[in-house]
Amino acid sequence: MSFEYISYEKKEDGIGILSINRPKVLNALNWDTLRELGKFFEEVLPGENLKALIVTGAGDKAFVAGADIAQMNSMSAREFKEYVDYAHKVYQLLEDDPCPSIAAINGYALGGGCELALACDIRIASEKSKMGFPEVKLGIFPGWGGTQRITRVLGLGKTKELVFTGEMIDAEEALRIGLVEKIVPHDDVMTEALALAGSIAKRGPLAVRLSKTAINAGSEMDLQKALLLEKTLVSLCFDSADRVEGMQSFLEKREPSFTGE
Ligand code: DAK
Repeated sequence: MSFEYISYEKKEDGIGILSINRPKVLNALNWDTLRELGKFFEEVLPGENLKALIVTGAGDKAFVAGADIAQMNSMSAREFKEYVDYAHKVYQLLEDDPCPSIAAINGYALGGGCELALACDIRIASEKSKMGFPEVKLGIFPGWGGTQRITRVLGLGKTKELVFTGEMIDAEEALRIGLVEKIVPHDDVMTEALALAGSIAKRGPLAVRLSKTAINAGSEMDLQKALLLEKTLVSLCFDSADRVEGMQSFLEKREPSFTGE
């Protein structure tokens, strides 16, 4: 499948790199880019059997500077609703896919771009990154999950401060408040993301995928239901070739060779 506004590479070690590719407009998400992302998450990613997916932005300046303002400005209310509905579906596909995802934030991650990073499992940011929700400056508010996913990460007060003011924060502040997990030198973002992905890729793939489901789905349930889900999924994991190999390799003092089965 060929794409114009995104690029995708699968490396030999089972790590995929997905890049939003409109650097002239700081990788702003227009309809065509969103549609390509939707096709990727729906039709490509599930068949790739990746051990980890890195999501990043093309160029040296931005991860994604948000929704495409020029295109939004010319939309009717009906078109805007379709655009928003579709973006919700795309971000949900990414969040729900069992493959672990890492946002390699290489510059501006604003509005819909920050929301895209939040739909990933783990966020690594370049020291030059700027993040935030400038939507209120445009007379709208974050509507691709930003008022919801971010609240679960930052809590109500910090979310409201960011959303109500529309001010950007730098990477240090993003790390301090828990919006990103790690800051790295600007030129090292991809190297660090690959190292993190590589460390995940060495582990039992089934265990990693099922733990993502347990964490994500469990966080939306009350504790007793979440614990039941955890018990069920970890029992499923126990009944796998990966579990046999993992425990056997420990006892034989060698590196495991997992198959994901
Ligand atoms: N859309 C379109 N073009 C953009 C863009 C964007 N979001 N961001 C940057 N660009 C374009 C600029 O227009 C410029 O194009 P040319 O003038 O060269 O043709 C080029 O990228 C380079 O940008 P600048 O010249 O502005 O670069 P600077 O370094 O001076 O500034 C900046 C970088 C990131 C601070 C600045 O570009 C900026 O403020 N960009 C806009 C960021 C922004 O406001 N993002 C949020 C977009 S709104 C909802 C559903 C969805 C959403 C909201 C609600 N509901 C359900 C209610 C989603 C909303 C958003 O994401």
